[in-house]
Amino acid sequence: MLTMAMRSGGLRGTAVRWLLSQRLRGGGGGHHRFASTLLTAQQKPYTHIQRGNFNQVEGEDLAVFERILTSSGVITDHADVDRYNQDWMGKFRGQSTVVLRPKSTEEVAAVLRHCHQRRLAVSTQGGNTGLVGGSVPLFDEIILSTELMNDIISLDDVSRILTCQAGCVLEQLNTYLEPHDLMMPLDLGAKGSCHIGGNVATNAGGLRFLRYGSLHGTVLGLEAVLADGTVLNTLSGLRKDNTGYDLKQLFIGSEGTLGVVTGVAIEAVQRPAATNVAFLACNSYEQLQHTFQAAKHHLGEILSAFEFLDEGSMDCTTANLGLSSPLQTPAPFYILIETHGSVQEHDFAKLEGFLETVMSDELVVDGTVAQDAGQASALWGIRERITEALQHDGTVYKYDVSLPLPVLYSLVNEMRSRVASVATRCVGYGHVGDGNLHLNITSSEPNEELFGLIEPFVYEFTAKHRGSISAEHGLGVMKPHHIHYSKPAEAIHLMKQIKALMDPHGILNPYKTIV
Ligand code: FAD
Ligand code: 2HG
Ligand code: ZN
Repeated sequence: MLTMAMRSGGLRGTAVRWLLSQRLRGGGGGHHRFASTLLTAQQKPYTHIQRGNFNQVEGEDLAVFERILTSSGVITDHADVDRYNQDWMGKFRGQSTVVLRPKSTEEVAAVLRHCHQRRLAVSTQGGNTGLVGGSVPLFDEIILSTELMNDIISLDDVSRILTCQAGCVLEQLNTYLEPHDLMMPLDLGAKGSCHIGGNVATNAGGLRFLRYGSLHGTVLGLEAVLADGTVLNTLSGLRKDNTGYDLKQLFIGSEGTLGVVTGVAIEAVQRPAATNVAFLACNSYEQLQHTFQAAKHHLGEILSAFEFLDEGSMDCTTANLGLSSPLQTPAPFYILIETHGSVQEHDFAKLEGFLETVMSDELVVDGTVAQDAGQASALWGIRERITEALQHDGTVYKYDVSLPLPVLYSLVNEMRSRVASVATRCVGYGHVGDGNLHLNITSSEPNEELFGLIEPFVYEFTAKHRGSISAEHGLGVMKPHHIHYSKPAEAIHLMKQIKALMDPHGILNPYKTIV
């Protein structure tokens, strides 16, 4: 029988925000030169990149920015700028000397008009939770932060379309929607810090993608400012609109290289009246796949998440964060299943049917079902906090791939044997429902030998199985040179043409995504 015992603790959302502020406080100051000593040791694989032919920010530029934004919108103090230069992982560090914080679309447009004319490079930043080095400059690009653009513009209760500025924090949007019995169609561990504009710019997937789908479907309209300051307002709240090319789709996943997203119209979803969360253990990856098939079959339309973690990921959260497993016996694989529905008895009956099947078929060897929202949140905490737990090992080599389910975990097994003598940990977890694996390899210090064992093997394996080298985190500064593993030359050529057309001086997020 399933145990109902719960022993774990955990935090959602707010935990990530806390970690972020802790890391940033420890950031340190330093002089702003373009010296390699300012790069973090983990940034070394990217030191071949040369600074582009952009102008440097001068006093006259600062005066223009202060006229547009007033002095509170322009940060130049070294210590204050520093936290915007450093990414969440502590892996990428830029050397910018100025942060601009516009409050309106008009201010963004005026800033970009000036940068375009003066050929000043710009790196847009939302919540700075990106995991591929896209959110921080590499050299002295101006940091354009959306943190003051956090107004909710409207909510249409009938069509459920929420329109807001790009700097709204995902968790705050959910709080706003709660009294309307609605919620955002996406959820991720970084919800306490990430901005909706950043979510759109990275085409973030997250924990309930399997149920509520991609931002390519839920974002109904966007407002973006192009590199030369042109405002493109397609903030339509229409579900159907076939008048020409759907330009907003270009910005979804463009990682700040085609324009600055300033406003988002997104379709909120019904907050479920009934939620169930179960945490299960399997003895093999084979069993895990059969359990997924059974979940699709038995739970059908109420399945809202099917997440997995391996034993190494669980060990990491217990060792590094002091969490404890809700199950008595360790197992090689754990699954978190969630249902969202409208009638509790109906949903629970379905869940029971599913659990009976997977236990009598011996696919699942142990499990627990949350009895209340606190327990559900604690179970989610284990899954959501793996990223945070891994950071405590020191150096994390992070890969985010899509693979056909039958071979998804083979990548972890093969990688583990390759790096066994050098790495601290090699773990796999992720979104089974979307065929999305998060492969993480850690060591106490950056290690070139380890890096050489990981790359290009990880990309070659993924290409061999016709997977994607970036399922949901984007390319950032980490992977633009590897895009050919997942896209044909013709597609890359067309992307470069689009970039050249929309940003002729290449000022928006240079060195990233499409280079
Ligand atoms: P930033 O990190 O600030 O920026 C990311 C990129 O978007 C950069 O290239 C930046 O230039 C660009 N950008 C930001 N704002 C704008 C804008 N307004 N206009 C144009 N470009 C912009 N990601 C997932 O997909 N799924 C997950 O489950 C997930 N879980 C995470 C869990 C943790 C603990 C952490 C730390 C990260 C996680 N991420 C996940 C990665 C990250 O949170 C997402 O990529 C998120 O969407 C980034 O939003 P942000 O506001 O922090 O953007
Ligand atoms: C998640 O699903 C995030 O938890 C982060 O996408 C994955 O840290 C990672 O590798
Ligand atoms: Zn993920």
